[in-house]
Amino acid sequence: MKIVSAEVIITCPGRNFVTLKIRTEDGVHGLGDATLNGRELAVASYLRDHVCPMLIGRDASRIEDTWQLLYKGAYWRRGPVTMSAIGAVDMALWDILGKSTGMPLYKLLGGASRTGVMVYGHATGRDIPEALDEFARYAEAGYQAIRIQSGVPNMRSVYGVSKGGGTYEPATKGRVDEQYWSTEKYLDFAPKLFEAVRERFGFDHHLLHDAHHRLTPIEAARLGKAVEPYRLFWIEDPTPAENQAAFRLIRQHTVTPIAVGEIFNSIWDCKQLIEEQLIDYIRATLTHAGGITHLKRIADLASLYQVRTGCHGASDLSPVCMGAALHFDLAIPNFGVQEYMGYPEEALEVFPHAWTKDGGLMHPGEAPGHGVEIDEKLAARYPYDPAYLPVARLDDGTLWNW
Ligand code: KDG
Ligand code: MG
Repeated sequence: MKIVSAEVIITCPGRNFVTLKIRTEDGVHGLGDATLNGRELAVASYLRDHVCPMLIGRDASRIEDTWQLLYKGAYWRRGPVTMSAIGAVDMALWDILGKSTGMPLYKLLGGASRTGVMVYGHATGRDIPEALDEFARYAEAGYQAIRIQSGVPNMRSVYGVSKGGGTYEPATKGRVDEQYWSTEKYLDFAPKLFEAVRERFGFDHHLLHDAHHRLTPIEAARLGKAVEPYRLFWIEDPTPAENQAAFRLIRQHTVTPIAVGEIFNSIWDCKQLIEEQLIDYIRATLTHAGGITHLKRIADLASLYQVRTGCHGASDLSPVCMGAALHFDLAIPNFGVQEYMGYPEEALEVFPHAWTKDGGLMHPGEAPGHGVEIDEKLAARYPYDPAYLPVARLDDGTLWNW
């Protein structure tokens, strides 16, 4: 199972994706997702210039040893670029192991712990009526878990809602979009949104919401307390999580469950939050948090503290990551929910996949490995197109957390 080549494929079928393809001497190949939204080429270079040459000649089945080599061997540990690169290698090696043994990845991880993977979709609207209609669309499509985001009156833009309505894409082509934020307006408005959902749809659905790092700990505590009557499944990223101890304050004030971690890349980012039971769901994901090998360690630590997973699944994680995540979700004991934002049609064509979806329940399929491939000819028709994530400013121009 010697590795004979490792190449990076960059394509933009609707949005940019970076894919690592590793081949062995037996003609088996594996794919890993290395997409870091807005910083794609940094990971591509890290892989091409530094990691790929190290892989040639190595035994593809030595997955743990390769992980340790790339982590400890770089000397410079952690960070999103390093960990996305390691994540891509790890995913590709697990894919190779699955293909060479004829087993779907979830079986290699211990087999199915459930019959399907509950995913949540994004209901967004420019105002409450539009957001509720979107919610209705997801409910009718069979989703049990639905995230809701809405425009806030008198606020020019808000996270998660596209300006012209329709599908939301976080990155903007060619420039950094400046958005505006007012915590006061948002905090007064948010409880009304959830009240409207419960009034119209009752309590049958899991209701999720993303505060996208915008609040201070005490503001997050106020929000959590104010929305308790609407029994949210979670509030996501209420405050930036570099300071993990900050979540103690939120916890002291509210029983609204909290999800954190989509920008985490290591178990060390999660450790205090998990060990002190300051969160309920950990959102670290395969691509950005070091692949299957490392996310499994994070999930195992979380399981000791009854923290469940809720992997990030925005459209800026490629279908390769989504396919692998579905195997992971199906297998681990402490799965909570999986985000599925969906993909542009072109992206689904470039990445043929074995997964299936029935309403809000997904299954990774039985293809060996993670079951996602890349059509390289088609991928070549969509060249890289630089795009940037936005920033948020307060009304006086102060740069805020986006
Ligand atoms: O690249 C940033 C997006 O992945 C992020 O804004 C999406 O917060 C997000 C989510 O919950 O999906
Ligand atoms: Mg989020």
